[in-house]
Amino acid sequence: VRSLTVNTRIYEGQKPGTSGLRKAVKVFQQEHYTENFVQATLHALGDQLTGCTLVVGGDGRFYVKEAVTRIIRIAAANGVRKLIVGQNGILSTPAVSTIIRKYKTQGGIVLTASHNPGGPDADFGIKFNCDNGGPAPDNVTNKIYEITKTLQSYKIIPDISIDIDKVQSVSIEVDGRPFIIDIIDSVKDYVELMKEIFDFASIRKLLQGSADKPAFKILINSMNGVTGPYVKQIFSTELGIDETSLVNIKPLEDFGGLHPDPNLTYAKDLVNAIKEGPYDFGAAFDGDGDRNMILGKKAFFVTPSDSLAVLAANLKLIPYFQKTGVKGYARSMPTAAAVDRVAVKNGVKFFEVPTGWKYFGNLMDAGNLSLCGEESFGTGSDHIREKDGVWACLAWLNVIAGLGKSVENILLDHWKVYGRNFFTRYDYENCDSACADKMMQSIETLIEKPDFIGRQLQYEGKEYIVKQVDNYSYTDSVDGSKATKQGLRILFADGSRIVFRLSGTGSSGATIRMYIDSYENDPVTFEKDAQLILKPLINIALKLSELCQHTGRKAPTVIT
Ligand code: VG1
Ligand code: CO
Repeated sequence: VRSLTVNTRIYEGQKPGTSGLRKAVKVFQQEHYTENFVQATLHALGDQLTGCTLVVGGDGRFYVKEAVTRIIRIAAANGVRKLIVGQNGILSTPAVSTIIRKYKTQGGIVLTASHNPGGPDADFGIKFNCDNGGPAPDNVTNKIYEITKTLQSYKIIPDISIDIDKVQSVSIEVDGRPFIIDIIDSVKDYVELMKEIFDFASIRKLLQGSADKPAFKILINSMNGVTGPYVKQIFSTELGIDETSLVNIKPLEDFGGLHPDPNLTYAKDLVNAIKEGPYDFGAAFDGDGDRNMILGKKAFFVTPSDSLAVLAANLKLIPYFQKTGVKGYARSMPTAAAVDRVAVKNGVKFFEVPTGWKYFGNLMDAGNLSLCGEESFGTGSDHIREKDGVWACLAWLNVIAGLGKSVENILLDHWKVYGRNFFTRYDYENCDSACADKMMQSIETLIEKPDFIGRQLQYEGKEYIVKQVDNYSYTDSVDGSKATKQGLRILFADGSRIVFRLSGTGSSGATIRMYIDSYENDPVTFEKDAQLILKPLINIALKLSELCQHTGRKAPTVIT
């Protein structure tokens, strides 16, 4: 077969955000829209494109299969030698990263809008990952965006049609060269990697119970996202868990109407089931499988920032880290600083990076980083270059098996040693963009006044002294690249922080995120409700930002 060149029209706004290009499905369905972005992505590969191998898969949402078909046709026409495609178009984000690394491909295309709802009237997304298995860094996504602004045509072979529901290898001659499509088992490579990393025997013993210990009861909820088949293989087949404890494990195109974001608001079902049921542990994952939420008995909530710190403190219980050693820890800037304390105490290197997993990759590639996380329910390690929900769940179970304690006691003991960073995030979704920009502008103007430093901000008798403020910028210690304007920070003398930033993953309007982090080392506070402890700082933040006046919002859409 031969390739065709199709003249196209330019679409504005194909600028990848924190994690790829995310828009309404209807936007991607416009004539040439998806093709343009795929062509630009391939084009950005430059010299690497001809003869390369790429991985393709997505989270099972509506339009994934359609997009896979188009990518196959466009890749064939652009000189790609081989595509490795997940069966049914299914690959979790961590699985794509695993496969890119294992088969040393030049990259991969991930079809997902992560935790955004799916279906014909919801969202879709396309993300490019590089040959290290991680999300494309800013210089690559900027290049893709630049290309979309001038793209005149794309190349395609419209009459290639392949059954992607069947595991098979197909070879087609394109312009006199072989073009190979490998449709692979979506879970095999990932499950093999998990078995190398964790002590499955001890996790199995924990979950099955033994003569002297009752079984540790777990409930897993895949929220109808991509993790279902992975969860089934790992927890049912490998670890012997009854399938009644594995909920929503069939990937659905619209996630069954769920908003597949594992937090206390959108994963309410899991929270309630654990509150009322006999379970010792619960976990949920997002649409594309890179986020996780961990709960203990009676739905004891582990904040992602604490989850990171606890795993950091106990990494040596996991076989993978016994082998590789612990090279360093990192967190994204808005993430509460709990892991920083573990780093100091254990003499381990520590890094703070902007929001988005792409910033961890270079540090890992340079051998500086073993474990990292974000407050947005993202946890992961250098086993791949994406955050990894199922990995985080297994890491917790491996640690619990090693410590022989409940989730709650692990946290209480952790706080006794390190103190507790209370954390909350307020999201104001779908605000008017102009109002949100104006608010950010005025906060910046306010905090940049020279006399703002040293100011004493008070609420109901509690006082915080401003120590430092900035619009966060980051210089990569490996390649020197710089990211600026990554969020407004107000840092206080006692280590507490207020952060404001605008989301880079929304598909319409603006989402304002307000992050509050406050450190306490008095043990009487440890078991108190975060919203209570943080009330003064929350109110200080709302007042100085005039958020309600700017947005007309009285309350956030989501609190975590
Ligand atoms: C959000 C989170 C960020 C995360 C990103 C992608 O970005 O805050 O921590 O890395 O989503 O996660 P933003 O720009 O909306 O705040 V995923 O699971 O959507 O790929
Ligand atoms: Co995700």
